[in-house]
Amino acid sequence: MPTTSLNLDQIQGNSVAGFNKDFQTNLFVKFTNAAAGRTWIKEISAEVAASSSAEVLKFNNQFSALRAQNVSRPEQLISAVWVNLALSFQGLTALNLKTADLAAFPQAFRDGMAQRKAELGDVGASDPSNWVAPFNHPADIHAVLVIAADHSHVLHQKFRSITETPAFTAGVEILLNQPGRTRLDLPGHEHFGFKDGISQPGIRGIDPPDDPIGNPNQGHPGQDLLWPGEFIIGYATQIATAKAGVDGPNPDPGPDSPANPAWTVDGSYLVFRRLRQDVAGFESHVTELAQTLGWSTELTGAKLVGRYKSGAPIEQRKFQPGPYTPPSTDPGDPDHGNAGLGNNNSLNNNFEFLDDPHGAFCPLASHIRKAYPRDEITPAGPENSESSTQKRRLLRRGIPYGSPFTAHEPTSAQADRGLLFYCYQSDIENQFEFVQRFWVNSADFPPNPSGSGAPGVDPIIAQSPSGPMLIDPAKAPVDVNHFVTTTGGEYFFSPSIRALQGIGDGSI
Ligand code: N7H
Repeated sequence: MPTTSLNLDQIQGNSVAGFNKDFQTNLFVKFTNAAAGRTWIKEISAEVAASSSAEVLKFNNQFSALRAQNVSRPEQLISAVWVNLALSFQGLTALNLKTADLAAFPQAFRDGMAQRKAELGDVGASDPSNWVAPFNHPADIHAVLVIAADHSHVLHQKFRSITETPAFTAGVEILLNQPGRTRLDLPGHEHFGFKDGISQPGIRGIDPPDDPIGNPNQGHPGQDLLWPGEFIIGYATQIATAKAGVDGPNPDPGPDSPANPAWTVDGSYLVFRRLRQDVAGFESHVTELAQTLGWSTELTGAKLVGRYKSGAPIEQRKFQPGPYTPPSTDPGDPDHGNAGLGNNNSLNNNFEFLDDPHGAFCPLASHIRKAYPRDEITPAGPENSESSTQKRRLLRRGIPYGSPFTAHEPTSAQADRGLLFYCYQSDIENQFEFVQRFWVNSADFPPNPSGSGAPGVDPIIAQSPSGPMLIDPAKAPVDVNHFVTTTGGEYFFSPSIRALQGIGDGSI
């Protein structure tokens, strides 16, 4: 019997319930040897248990309740520090797990990210041979330990208490301590200046239906509720084909996400990518493109991303003149960079793409249309598109790294800054890899119904130096330069708390 009742006290935090903290330490580590590594995992599993999805969800609900009461900085009233641990295939191997268990893991995870460079398009500057240490030696990366807190001094205290124990010292070598930090100057925005973390898949059993017309299959308007097995192992998944008579994704539960090996139930696969952003390059290129196109820089940036910097979706017509025709004048960002619409859960995802088939509002290749094409027709065929697209969703949990760009910074010696991209899913090959390979990096996706030219690759995260983009169906394609470089990454598995304890005590 399919269930939406998740074992939240067994599922590590940050998957179905995001940590959402301002300060994050990301420790990429190597185990000294199997026995000492397991001893440390036994010790850290108590911290991880105290950061379960049940605890994080409870905290997040209290935090949201304070926000709803207009408390502008709830973290001054309540705060928390969370810890989670995810293991790479190299790490599980170094811990001497049973050979049969190791062999049962899916191929993409066993390969690791660097070995999947052909599938992911990590070429040129993004080639794994150019990645920063330790990612250029993936065999060394055994685990990532994430510590997240509302206040930096609390984060440092927790970091010290975890790393100064005899079990840590004996069992673990820190390869990289990569800090993550939300933008103090522009909270909620990433380094190019766009508000992030707006659209996430709704999860049955976590997100309550919140649809004004009472549709039980919708969270906030425009947010389809998905079966939890898309993200957590051992639960019902989405069905890739349509249900007769239902407009939208198939609401019925599909088979449970497979547990290979069996103890992976309640776990999730975690993809990490260290993405460097050249902010000066991006901003000056947007200015150049705007001049060529005769648009404002606000509209030009929004056409690349699919949202204005404020988070207002360019496809959301409610603030644009004319119901289904492109505006005759450039409306610019309705919120002038600061979230208004972007924060409004009733509006910020309440749109589809098919009523803009040629990309007159939102270009076919814009980042959000590529990464989640909503009701777009895919090669699965018109009838099944929306159902099959829901098999490609990602729970994104990224955080920026590096200091915000300032205009005084010399372009020639730009600081290293970007996004520590994390996403959870139950199937790396069919979710993250599929999105990156067949949508982001494919110039022909989504198919252009007019047949007059390819939409182009994703203008934000395609790893090539540049590419032509159909930015407006009424104009010739423009050459768009790309300013995000992959500088590291790895595939991890985030085991259930029970499984982590089992690895610690040697029963797994
Ligand atoms: Fe993206 N950006 O600032 O331009 N992303 N992203 N992303 N991204 C999104 O809707 C960005 C990256 C997705 O449901 C927004 O929450 C940047 C990777 C998906 O409508 C913005 C980088 C992958 C969505 C950005 C980056 C994705 C999404 C709008 C790298 C996966 C949700 C805010 C430096 C392969 C789409 C929001 C939806 C949204 C940006 C990376 C995927 C502003 C700068 C690697 C699925």
